[in-house]
Amino acid sequence: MSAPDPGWALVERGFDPAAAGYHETVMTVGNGRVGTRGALEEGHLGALSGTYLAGVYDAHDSPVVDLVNAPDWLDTLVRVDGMRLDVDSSEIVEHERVLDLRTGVLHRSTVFADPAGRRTRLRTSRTASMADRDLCLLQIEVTPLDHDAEIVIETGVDGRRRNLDRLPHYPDGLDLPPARRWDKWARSTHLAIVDRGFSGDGTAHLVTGTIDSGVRIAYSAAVVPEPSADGGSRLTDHEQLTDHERVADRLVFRAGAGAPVSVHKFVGIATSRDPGQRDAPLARATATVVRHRGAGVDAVRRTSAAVWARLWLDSEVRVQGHDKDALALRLGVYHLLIAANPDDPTVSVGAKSLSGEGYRGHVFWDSEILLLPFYLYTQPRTARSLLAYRHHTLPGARVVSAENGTRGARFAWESADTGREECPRWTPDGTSRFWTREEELHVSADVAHAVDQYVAVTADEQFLLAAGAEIVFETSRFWASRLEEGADGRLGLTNVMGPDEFHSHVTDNAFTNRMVARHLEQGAALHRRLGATAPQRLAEIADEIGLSGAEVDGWVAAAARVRPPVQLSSGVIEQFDGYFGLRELPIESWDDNDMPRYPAGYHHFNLEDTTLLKQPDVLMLMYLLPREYPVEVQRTNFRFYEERTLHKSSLSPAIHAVLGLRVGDAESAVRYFERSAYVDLDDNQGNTAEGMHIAAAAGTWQIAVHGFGGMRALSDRLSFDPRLPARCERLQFSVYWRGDIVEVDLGHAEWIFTLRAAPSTKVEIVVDGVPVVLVADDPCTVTPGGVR
Ligand code: IFM
Repeated sequence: MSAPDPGWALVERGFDPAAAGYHETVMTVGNGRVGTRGALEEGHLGALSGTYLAGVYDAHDSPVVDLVNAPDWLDTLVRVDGMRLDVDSSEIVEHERVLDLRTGVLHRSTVFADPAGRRTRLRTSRTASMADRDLCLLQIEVTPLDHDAEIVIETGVDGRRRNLDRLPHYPDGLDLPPARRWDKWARSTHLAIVDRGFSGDGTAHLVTGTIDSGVRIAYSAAVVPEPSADGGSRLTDHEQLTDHERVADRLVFRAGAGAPVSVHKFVGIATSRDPGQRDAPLARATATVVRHRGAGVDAVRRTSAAVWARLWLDSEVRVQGHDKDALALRLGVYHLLIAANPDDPTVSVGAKSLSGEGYRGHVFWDSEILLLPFYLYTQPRTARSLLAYRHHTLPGARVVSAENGTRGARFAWESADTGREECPRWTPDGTSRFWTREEELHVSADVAHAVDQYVAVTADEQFLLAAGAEIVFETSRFWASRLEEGADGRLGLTNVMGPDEFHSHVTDNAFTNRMVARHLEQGAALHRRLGATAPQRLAEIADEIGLSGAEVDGWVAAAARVRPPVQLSSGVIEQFDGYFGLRELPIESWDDNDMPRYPAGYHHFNLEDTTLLKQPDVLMLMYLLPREYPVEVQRTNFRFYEERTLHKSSLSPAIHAVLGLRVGDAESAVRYFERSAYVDLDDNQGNTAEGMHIAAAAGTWQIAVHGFGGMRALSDRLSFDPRLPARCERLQFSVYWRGDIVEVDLGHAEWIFTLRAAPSTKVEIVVDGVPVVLVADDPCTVTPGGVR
């Protein structure tokens, strides 16, 4: 294995079963279409291996719909003179894995010793191609280091997959050994075998179908043996095995001491839900394999690496002077890049991306509020596709609204393939009720806010006409029918939950009320604008959804009547009606990762009558709508709510970091940066094994760009107010702005901005409050004292 470039390598040294789940998550390989956890190819006791295909959900045999754990394309068994090599039954002499973040390839090297002390090395490398999202590649190399041996490599596609389902009730304090960690979970079955076998050219195939949702999933695999060129090893047998739920190639080699035997495995994956495809999944999967097998392994690796290089060019945040921060940012961006697919407008990114089964692959407001800004500024096509998913699921959102007695479209709190509500009502152990499904309505306003942001930054009017306007109108219509008139003649919302999920059944949540009023204003303004710029398209949309000018006038009137929050003379805004009367409970203890602990006797579900928050709520409002709140008001609210926030959501620290920087609290911003950036690198919440905290990865990017870079989109320009932390020497990133790129290079003494655009293009930005005109390819150096 070539020496890892430390800045780009995530390394596992030695095999620790207790850390295996963590490594499986952080070492996920993927391409936005497929995500495969970094489980060992041969498996081990306590592994949670998984391959997830974006958009493939199923509800069979489980209480709510799951992102399906799809057939396993790694599935490998190695025998040396009849003895199986794996970490449970062999001695591990050395073990190292390196995930190359630059190219998305996971490399492994393990040396095993058998009971007679003979040593054999197993090397693998795997990737999901970024150049062809239907292709995965596994290379296996086995070398008997100090002995001659018969080597058997059996590798195939395994359809015996189950999703984790219900967590049994473990007695308090029970500490299960890692090998037992998942085995007490109930499992749910989502796949039925449709077809399996081998075709004339030796290609294996396994076709499964999801039981309820009826998605066909076809895998095709070509296993190509590569005996050593010098004759040190030779292939003696090649069999093809068909079990009920599995197909595999079994290759037998005779190898001399030090002679490697290798196998290359090309895997094509296609499903019946892939948009825009007419051919049957199996025909497509097989064509993928045939095409790439012909081109060869090097071509697969090269073309994928070339796409990765382009992605990093647009997305990298470079930090000089702090290696751990640099790696944390790269790891986060890597996972964001493998989480989303710009070419599929029918999928979004679940709360754990495609890296684990936490939250069952469901899509939350995280996608629009935390993730979207990253894609918007670095991969605008992907941002469009995330929003297109909301358009694709509008029919489901209409059903959610109708089921709750309202009009228009209400986005589900937890959304999957159809847009219907998929949020469970109870905790997995059945002891506590979630109210998020019924009450966390703000997601609809969050989506509309994201549409607004997308159009402002990209100027993509075509998206607005094709999808955005319909989203905004249908959700405005929902709010107009959901608002309730009070005795004071104002409109408000009862029985809602803001972002702070410790408080349910609240009235007039400040965040929700303001986001709703703004959403209604946005709907009306958009209607006016399209009336002037695209009257024909507006007429078509209005016709399709039965929207009249009078209804839109009603939105303007309703927005003006939404009840404003109570605000103290100090400037503190009340989170919801009655919040100021709740019991104060101080936060007095922090864990080893600097995260607040629940006060003794308290947990997620019994804090309703206290002022403690799970995550920012009023502060989230100020984060999203900074121009509506003077900095002094933001500072006062920051101080008030920060000391009451337990950060029991990984979304929370990033928002506090950026707001902290905005209000002049740079010291706590660095602490919040660490909590957000290291959440998966250090597993600081202890649950990385269940999947990446992908919203925190995106939040960390926001800290770098919106916080340390101080970047904000004004109505017509980008503005920068850099606040580089002392521990970094330089911070570099680039952002798309209306089709052009602005490169930002921040040091402590100078800030350099470079416009990448057609020759002689000029773009005005604002730096430290001063307008600066950038000319294409002409770096502009700014100091806090002015422009040089
Ligand atoms: O969307 C979040 C929510 O705000 C807090 N709990 C976890 C969800 C998924 O990340």
